[in-house]
Amino acid sequence: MRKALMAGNWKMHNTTAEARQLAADVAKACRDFDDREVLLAPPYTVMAAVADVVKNTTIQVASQNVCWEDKGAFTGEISPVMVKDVGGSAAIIGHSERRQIFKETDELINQRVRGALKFGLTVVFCIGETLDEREGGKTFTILEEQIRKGLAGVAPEQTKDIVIAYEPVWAIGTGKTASKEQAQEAHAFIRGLIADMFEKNVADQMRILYGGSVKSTNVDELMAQPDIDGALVGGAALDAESFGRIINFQK
Ligand code: G2H
Repeated sequence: MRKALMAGNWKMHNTTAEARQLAADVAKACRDFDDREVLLAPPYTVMAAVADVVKNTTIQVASQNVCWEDKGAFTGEISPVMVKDVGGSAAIIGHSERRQIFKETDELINQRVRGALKFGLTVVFCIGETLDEREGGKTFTILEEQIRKGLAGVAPEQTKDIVIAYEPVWAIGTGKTASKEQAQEAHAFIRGLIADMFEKNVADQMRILYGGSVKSTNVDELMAQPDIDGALVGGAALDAESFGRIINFQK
């Protein structure tokens, strides 16, 4: 039985005051869940503030990226130790905006994944195909390449700390959501590949989130799919009312 994970990726939004207010409002929307978890990924500058606001709740805090070293000459980066120091327990890695805008490669992403795991963070590892790749019939080839390269060198016992987020690039922030059938098909493929790379029980336990224009109006049908174990939400996570409805999806 996989516990659902509902994650809000705030991207580059929210000042300290805004972040504190939004985190407090999200906390109010969380009931005493035993079948789902909630995670917030604020910008680095407000991680400590958000962790402080949610410290007496079950809400977890993640960074939106992370370096593989604990410290050193890596201007512009933050380390897994720093994430933990401010109350974070997870890191998003390989988000399509990092891949597309900041040209992060599968190899760099793999370095980040292995470093984050080594220092004890949960990794939300993002993958997804572009519109050209989907229309060119390459979706599964791309997903396989991203997963095999991104998780290269990860030991089977480390997989319990990995969550995969399938985010088709063409559905991110565009208002277009993959249909529940398209999402389920990709998730089933990913789970099959994880079974092939590791073991069936690793695949059975691994949570695979869907991301890309998740809203309160489509979350229920997405969450009803057998291989969709949660959501990574961008735009709709910036509003406490809409994220509250997403967290409280109906089974
Ligand atoms: C995908 C998602 C969150 P949005 O990037 O990671 O954003 O829900 O705005 O498409």
